[in-house]
Amino acid sequence: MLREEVVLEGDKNQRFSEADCLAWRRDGAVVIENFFAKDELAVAIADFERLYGRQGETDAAEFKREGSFGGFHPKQFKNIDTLPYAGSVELNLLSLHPALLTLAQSLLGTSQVHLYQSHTWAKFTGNADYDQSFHCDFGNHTLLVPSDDVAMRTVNFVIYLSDVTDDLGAFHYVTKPDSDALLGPGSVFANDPETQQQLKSREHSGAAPLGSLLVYGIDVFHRGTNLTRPKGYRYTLTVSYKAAGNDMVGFHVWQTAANRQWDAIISHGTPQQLAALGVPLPGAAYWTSRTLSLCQMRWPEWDMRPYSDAARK
Ligand SMILES: O=C(O)CCC(=O)C(=O)O
Ligand SMILES: [Fe+2]
Repeated sequence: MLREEVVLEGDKNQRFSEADCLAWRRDGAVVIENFFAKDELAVAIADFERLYGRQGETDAAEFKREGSFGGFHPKQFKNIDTLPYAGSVELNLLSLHPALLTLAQSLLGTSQVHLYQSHTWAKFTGNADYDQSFHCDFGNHTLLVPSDDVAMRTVNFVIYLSDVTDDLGAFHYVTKPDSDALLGPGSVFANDPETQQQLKSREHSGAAPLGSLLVYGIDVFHRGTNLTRPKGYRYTLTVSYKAAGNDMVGFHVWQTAANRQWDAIISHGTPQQLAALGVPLPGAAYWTSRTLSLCQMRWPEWDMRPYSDAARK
């Protein structure tokens, strides 16, 4: 794949600083507080309330045995839905927000990025012990290990749709310089208790207010932590990008959900947003009079004028 100069869409979509990019490149993770304004998320939060509510309303956290490490349990992975969502256009398009596209383009160094993961996650005190062991996410995002080339890795976002504090299950991570110093450069495995203990001694918290954005990569050690606040809840959206055409990385296959609410995205997304799902941009060779008219039959509400106008030129 050719590297190219990244032309950003303009300042209005740039909600990050050079320092944020430097921190991500250096540490592998960065928290950008208040990336989204509260108002911008109100409709999506209402969808979460409707879809997941406040399950359990329990006072008592579920705890692991004293002295043992966290792990992965099926109960942690309840209340997760995959794009497209049974909710508003706002919730459906949040993963493709222009400010996220701009940030992913900038960090991956390409204007052609692909959304390869988008899922909700609602966690509730007492529904599970959410404490996990340290891991890197490459394990279920590629069959290989993370590339040496940052452009061929990933940008993984966690969008906070509720305040995330240490007693509300904050994501904990270890910076790349720290894990490199502890385990050797580029290490991505942490299979034994000793390594887990070493990583724990250097962990940072991703706690931040509603609207914040955690940005990390598939090569960064991190873990989910438990919710311990009585009646606590945590609403987040996990959204991941890769460079378009990077077949080493994947998670969801969008096409398998043909009978779900794609219309909310196809009929409301901009050409740039849809391009991140694999829809060719206006002017691409795919767009012929045949594909234009058949796509319009498939998605009657889609305003295809940018595509038909470009095809006429
Ligand atoms: O939800 C979180 O804070 C992190 C969860 C996680 O890292 C995972 O399940 O892979
Ligand atoms: Fe993870």
